[in-house]
Amino acid sequence: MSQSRPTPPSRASAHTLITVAPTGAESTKVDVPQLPTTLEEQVDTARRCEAAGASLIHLHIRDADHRPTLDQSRLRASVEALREQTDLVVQLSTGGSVHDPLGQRLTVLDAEPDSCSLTCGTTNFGDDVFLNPWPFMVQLYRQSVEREVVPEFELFDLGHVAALRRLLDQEGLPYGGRVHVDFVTGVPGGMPGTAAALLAGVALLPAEVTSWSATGIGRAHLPIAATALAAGGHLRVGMEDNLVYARGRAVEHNDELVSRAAELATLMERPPMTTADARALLGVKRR
Ligand code: KMH
Ligand code: ZN
Repeated sequence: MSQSRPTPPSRASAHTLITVAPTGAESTKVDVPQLPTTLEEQVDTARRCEAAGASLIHLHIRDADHRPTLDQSRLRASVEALREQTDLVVQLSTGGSVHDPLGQRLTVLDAEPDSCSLTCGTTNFGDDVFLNPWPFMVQLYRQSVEREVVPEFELFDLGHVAALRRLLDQEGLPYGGRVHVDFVTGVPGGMPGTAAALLAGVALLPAEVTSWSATGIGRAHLPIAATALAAGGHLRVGMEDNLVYARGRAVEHNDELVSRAAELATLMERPPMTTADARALLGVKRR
C-alpha cells in the first residue's frame, strides 16, 4: 500500500547567491597577514568580492589590534561604509567569537544591518564551545523581527535543524517572510563536511525554508560547494571558513574564492545572482 508523502517544497533558483565571509573571528593577523581586518581592508575586499560575483557579506570586525570585537561604533561604521561603497547585502555576525558574552552579542543589531546570523544551538567548536542557548536564540530572533533585520539561520548540526523547526513553530516567520539558512559544515564538533551530512540536513529542512546555502570549513570547502550547487543550494565562501585555495597554496585574497565559486556556479548553469535578486530572495528591507 502506498503512503502519500508531503510534496517537498521547491527552492529551485536559476541563479546562485554567493556569500563572502571574509574575516571571521578565529584567524589572527599575525598568522594570516592577508586577512582583511581593518575597515579599509574590509571595504576594499567587499568591493572586489562584489565585482567577482558575491551579493552578501557576512561580517566579523576587528579592533585596532586586529582582535575580534563587537564594538558598537565600529560595527556602525562598517555597516555605513559597506552601504556607501557597495550594494552588497550586509549581514553582521551575532556569533562573534567564542569568548564574546551573550549580552554583548545581543547588541549587534543596534548597528542596523540588513541581516544578522542566528545560530540554532550550542555546538562544540574545536576545543571551545560556541554558546547559543534556547532563550538567547529566542531573544535574538524577537529582536530581529522588531528591528526588521533578516536573520540567516546558521546550522552547524542536524539538531540545529530541529531547533529551527521549534523556533518557527513558536515565534512565526522572520521579518520579510522568507527563511534563509546556511549549513556550516566541517567544524570540529559539528556536522561533518560531507555530501551525505549536508543532504541529510537539507532533507530535514522545514517547509517554510525558502532558500539554503552551505559552506565547508577547510578541506570541505570545495566538496560542499559542489554538493550545494548540485542540490539547488547557494554558496558561502571566504577566509572565515578556508585559508587554503588548493593543496600547498594559501588564499591570497577573498575574491579568489568568490571568483572560483562564481565559475563553478556558472558551469552548473546557475550563475551568480545580482544584489537586487539577493535582496528579493532574502526579503531584505531597503534602508
Ligand atoms: N566565530 C564563531 C564562534 C556567526 O558568525 O554567527 C561563530 C560564527 C557564527 O562565526
Ligand atoms: Zn561568522
